[in-house]
Amino acid sequence: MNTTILGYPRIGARRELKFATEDYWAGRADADALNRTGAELRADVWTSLRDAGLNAIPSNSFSFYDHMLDTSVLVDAVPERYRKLSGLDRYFAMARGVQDVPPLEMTKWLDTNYHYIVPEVGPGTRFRLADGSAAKPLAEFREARALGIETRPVLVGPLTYLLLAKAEEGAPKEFRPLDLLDGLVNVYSELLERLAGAGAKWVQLDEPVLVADRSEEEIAALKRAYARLGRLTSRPRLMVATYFGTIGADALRVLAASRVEAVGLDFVAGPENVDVLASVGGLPRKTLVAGVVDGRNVWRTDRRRAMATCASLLGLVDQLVVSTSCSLMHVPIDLDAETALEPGVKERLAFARQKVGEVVALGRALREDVPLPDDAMASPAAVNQEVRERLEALNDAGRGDRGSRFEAQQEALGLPVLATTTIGSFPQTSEIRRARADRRAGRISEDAYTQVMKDEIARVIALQEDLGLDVLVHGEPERNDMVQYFAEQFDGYAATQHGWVQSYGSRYVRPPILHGDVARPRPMTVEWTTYAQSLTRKPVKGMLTGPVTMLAWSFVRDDQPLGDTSRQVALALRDEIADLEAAGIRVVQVDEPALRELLPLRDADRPAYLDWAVGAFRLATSGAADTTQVHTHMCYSEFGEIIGAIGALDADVTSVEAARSRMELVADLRAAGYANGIGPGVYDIHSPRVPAAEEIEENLRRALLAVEPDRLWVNPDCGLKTRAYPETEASLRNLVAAARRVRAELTG
Ligand code: THG
Ligand code: ZN
Repeated sequence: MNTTILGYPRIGARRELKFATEDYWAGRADADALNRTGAELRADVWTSLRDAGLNAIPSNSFSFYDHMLDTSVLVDAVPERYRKLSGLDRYFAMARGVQDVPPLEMTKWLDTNYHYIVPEVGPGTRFRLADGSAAKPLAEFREARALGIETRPVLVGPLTYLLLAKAEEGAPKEFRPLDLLDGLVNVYSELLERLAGAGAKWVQLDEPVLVADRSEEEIAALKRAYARLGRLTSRPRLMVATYFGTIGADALRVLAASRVEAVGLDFVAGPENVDVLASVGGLPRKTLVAGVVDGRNVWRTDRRRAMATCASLLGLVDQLVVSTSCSLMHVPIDLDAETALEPGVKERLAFARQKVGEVVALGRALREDVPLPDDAMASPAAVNQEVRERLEALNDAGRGDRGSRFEAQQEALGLPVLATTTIGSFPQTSEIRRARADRRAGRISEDAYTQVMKDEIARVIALQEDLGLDVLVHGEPERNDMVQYFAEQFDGYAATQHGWVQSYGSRYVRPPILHGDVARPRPMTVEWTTYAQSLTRKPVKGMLTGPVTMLAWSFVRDDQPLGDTSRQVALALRDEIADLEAAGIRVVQVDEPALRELLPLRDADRPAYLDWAVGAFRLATSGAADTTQVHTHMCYSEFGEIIGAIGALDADVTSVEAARSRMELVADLRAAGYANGIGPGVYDIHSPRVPAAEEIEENLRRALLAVEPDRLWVNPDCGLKTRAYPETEASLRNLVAAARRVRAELTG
């Protein structure tokens, strides 16, 4: 082993996996067809990695849905409710649910935009190697070998699996998934023995949880697990891979003292790994898999810097392998497929295929001790002097205190208590999608397109008037994705044509690339919003995507701190808000669904992150007049660690996902000192179910135990983009009826 990668995208260059799984789900294709597509995709990856000259090739990084879900099936951690199903149907039921059987929970994979299926375990869980000799890692190892390719099966490490699992409902309070470690390690032992029997020389065990803070008990568990696996008499060599940050010295010491043959460290997200490695005395008899090519971002590697890093590590380890920092599943597959990128931007990029080439070139340079070929110097990021000077000179007086803002807005807007609104998007009909696609392809004129959008906005405004909502929205028919829409209009951003990355299951995103200084050449939302406002006397809310979310869901330049980049985005949004105000818009919403997402994995790094994240939001919004009501919205989040930051954003109204947690968030927010308006989502929009008015009333009464009526807002828990009209209309009718009834009770 001299060059390797930790994993490769599994979705296929033309999203073959998405279409094959969706065909299977819709009954358009059978299991054989799906399995064939899977085999073709795997074969393509293995042969292309071999042909690229990589000399250690991973397997089992393929998955029909998610690698954590694969692990649950592998070790038979299948909750009772799925056991009447089998095979692929059981597998997909765990991921997506079937009638009456809800799916397993899904959550973010560490600090990425990838989502995994959360294992659900309890004291009664009995792990076993479910498919014996047909287990997926074994089957894929043999499949590759039949093609003449030796691979290194990749497994989720036992510690990571359990630390990212959750206790099943009804488990005793003191139960921790980690309690099940010994049983799980037994199964891994059996699997390793079988892999050795099948001829595997190496196995990769992914333990990314080791880059977050870990308790003594967890470090002891790590030691126990790898002592046990290390002692197996018949096993492949073990490579423990960490990524997304810096490993703890205590964890590295345990691995250094274990019989594990190789350790992977991420020198991109965790440059301090060099120091940690030195501090534990290196890995004298082990191999270091040095992640020097960024697996999570799209920039071409600075090969001289990567070589220098490798050179500085040589004395600390027995052997050095050049690798990516993490699996390449987080980046698009092939830059060569992009035909519309500006040359000055394209030459700075590398996608998965190009990154494999970089690893191979670095490995060769290192092995043969030859100098790297001279790289043509890529052009630097575009500088916008005006933006830089404005940010430098910005003298932000901030907004008035929250009490006087509240009074001013009451006066200006005249809203009732328990004011009703929606989060922003309305259902995207096929007509809207078609119009957007037709416009992109040049099949309809700009004027024809504008007319379709205006008709839709008029319809959505009329509907909201009819429903009796208090603060209206234009419905966002012109937007595909809340990040992409703004990225397309900012300077300093580029879009890809084929740059898909798996977000969860068959859902992919195409993150835009923030490559230079960000600026707003012209207003972005004013025309649509003011058109909507011209149709109603009620306030229409202007809808913007916040600076943190713009960065979290993009590939962002790495030549300056994220905080600096966030201020450029914030300034552009600040200008947009000023333009909206000047055009008569009195309510604006700056969404930050991803505020939690970029939260650093280590406690020590969190204050600095929250400082710039909150600063950027405030920079974006603090130019607003006291009479302008600033809303924000958050979702997909566990709020615990950021609850203080939500208050610090100082939005006038914050709407959050809360329906599924029975409004507990309202009390939590108040307890954390948040005193502005709160819109706890009163129903879950992630399912087509229509909530009864009584159920919404119940939620409102529960919320009112923790917040005053004039601070309570009534809204769904997220945008309505993915819903259809019939259930949306019925749900919103019940929402307004519930608000009215509770209002009537309050005013006696
Ligand atoms: N936008 C972006 N990133 C996100 C979300 C988003 N990350 C987190 C969360 N939301 C992920 N959720 C989804 C939900 C739906 C889809 C993708 C991610 C989705 N994708 C379409 C598909 O795969 O068919 C493609 C959408 C498109 O055409 O752009 O439905 O909201 N940036
Ligand atoms: Zn949301």
